[in-house]
Amino acid sequence: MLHLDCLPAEQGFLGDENRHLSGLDSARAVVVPCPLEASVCYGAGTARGPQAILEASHQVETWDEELGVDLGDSPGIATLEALEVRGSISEVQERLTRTLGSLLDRGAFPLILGGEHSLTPGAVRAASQRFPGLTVLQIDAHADLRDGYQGHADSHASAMRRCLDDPSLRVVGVGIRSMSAAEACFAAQNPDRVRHFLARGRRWTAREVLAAVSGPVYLSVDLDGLDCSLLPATGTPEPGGLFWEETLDLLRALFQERKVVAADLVELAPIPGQPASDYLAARLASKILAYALHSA
Ligand SMILES: [Mn+2]
Repeated sequence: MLHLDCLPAEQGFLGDENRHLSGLDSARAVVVPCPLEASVCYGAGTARGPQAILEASHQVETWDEELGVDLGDSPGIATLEALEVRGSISEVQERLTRTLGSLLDRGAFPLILGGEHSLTPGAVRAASQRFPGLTVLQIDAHADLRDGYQGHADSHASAMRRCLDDPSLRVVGVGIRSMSAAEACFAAQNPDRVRHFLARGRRWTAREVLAAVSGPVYLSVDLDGLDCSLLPATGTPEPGGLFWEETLDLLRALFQERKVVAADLVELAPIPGQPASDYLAARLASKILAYALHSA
């Protein structure tokens, strides 16, 4: 089994509050920092995203008032040392495939903290190899269906298109409100593999989204899927996005009613002196872990 190094508890997700952590092999959830920043096109800074989320998480209560559970209780949440992100995007994806695969083989729930969205295809490959018939549930402002962007086949604007290179895989996108004509055309031509629940008008419910999701699920949350008034610290802030309560309602239903095997939270680009976005991302990560560990 691949050797993986963990951060000491006080530097990891939830910090000292994660008091019962007794090592990687007993952890049921493992946070994977992945500070990849290689193809961003507008606002930069997502390489600093994982560290900002870890630091903000030290301010998050481990008690989940909604579920009545404490994330600090045994066996705790392990946090790996940041993934090495030197080299090409495809090399980073391969490293992530091996790391995620090793965590899934240990029976843990992995949550990756990005970093840019182009990390997702690498993680999804590990999940798809182990869970056939996988659906990617994508929360995002953007369709990410470009067949390459600005010379990068592995651009963050191509994240879902690269996932779909695996012919067994489906993508369900929620909160989408920005795409090119070619992406709209690709989605329209592949209705069995791509389903979008657009942000505009909100003509859908969590139940309708779940009805479109079959089989095991990989959850990919691009933080720009949330409204930019809630979370301005992202490379491409888009108005008209999801708000906090509706996001949690969807995620809670998803974890209760489907088998979610792994997740990522990507594209935080911290703004110095404005911690609200970093804290929101940390809070969302803690909610994802609470739902993952305590929805049965
Ligand atoms: Mn996006």
